[in-house]
Amino acid sequence: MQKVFVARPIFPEVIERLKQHFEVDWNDGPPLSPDELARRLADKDGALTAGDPVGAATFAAAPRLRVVANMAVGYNNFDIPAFNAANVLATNTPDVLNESTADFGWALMMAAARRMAESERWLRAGEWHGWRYDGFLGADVHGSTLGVVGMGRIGQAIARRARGFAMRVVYHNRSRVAPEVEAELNAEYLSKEDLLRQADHVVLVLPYSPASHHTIGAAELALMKPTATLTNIARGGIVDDAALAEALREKRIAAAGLDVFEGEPSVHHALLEVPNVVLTPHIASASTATRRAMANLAADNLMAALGVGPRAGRPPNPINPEVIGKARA
Ligand code: 8YV
Repeated sequence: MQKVFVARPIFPEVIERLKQHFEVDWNDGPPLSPDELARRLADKDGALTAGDPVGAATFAAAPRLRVVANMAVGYNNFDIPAFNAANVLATNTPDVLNESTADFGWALMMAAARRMAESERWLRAGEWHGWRYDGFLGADVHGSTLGVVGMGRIGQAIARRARGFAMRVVYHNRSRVAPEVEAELNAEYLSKEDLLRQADHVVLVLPYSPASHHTIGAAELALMKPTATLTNIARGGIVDDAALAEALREKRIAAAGLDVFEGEPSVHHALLEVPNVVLTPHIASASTATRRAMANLAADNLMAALGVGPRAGRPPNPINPEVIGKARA
């Protein structure tokens, strides 16, 4: 029987599904170090990960490993050239999380704009002694300009929601989206700089790569309006968190909403010290239904890549399909 390893705690029914086809070993505790993960993969044919770094050192320690299924749409934790060199298939879980993640992007943006976390902390601290006309004044979302950086599937789901708030939508992307998509979303393409100058609420939804490292740093923050908000539901490293904390402290922008951080689960100490930022622990896709769908889709990919189940041999979401059918190198 083939052996698989599940690197993170996961829905028990997904473990049960895998057990119908494989000998299953899993980690029910905190995330494993790369060395520990490699050790657990030494005799495995496949793995299900969620953000765990995987690359050449993993493959050197795991000669039978043929597939790693990431329970995430983003796969910057995977060294894809190393996967290709070893003929190991990488898969991800796109689409099933689009709407939940877009909902959460809006929740963070609105919480930042209307100062929800900051005012709640103040209320809980017993500071509320009566209504004031100027208590926690924030920025309107309706009727304002939404700037979406990264107009992929999640970016489009965010833009689609803007219609109900009568917003102008501007976007920036590596390449313009099709004219019919622009028309459907009523979205106008701008350079990154123009978007930052014009948007009242900037939402980041682009994939992380060395090219997108610090897409937003001190120079970009300086272009934004002092009343604007910045929301990052993409990846840590896309924003220079130290520069953002300073901009927030000096009120060079009004507020931020962050679900992802450079070096998470650590959070830059300066971000923890400024009041005008809403901080959440990488939960944008975390509705029960969506996380269940992601886990099952990762399991579908793992099973199909290892030749079992209804899609045997045809994994639904291959990242490097060119290795399918090649012997492990
Ligand atoms: C994941 C995410 O839950 O899908 C992604 O890219 O960021 C989240 O939905 C997280 O990455 C854990 O794998």
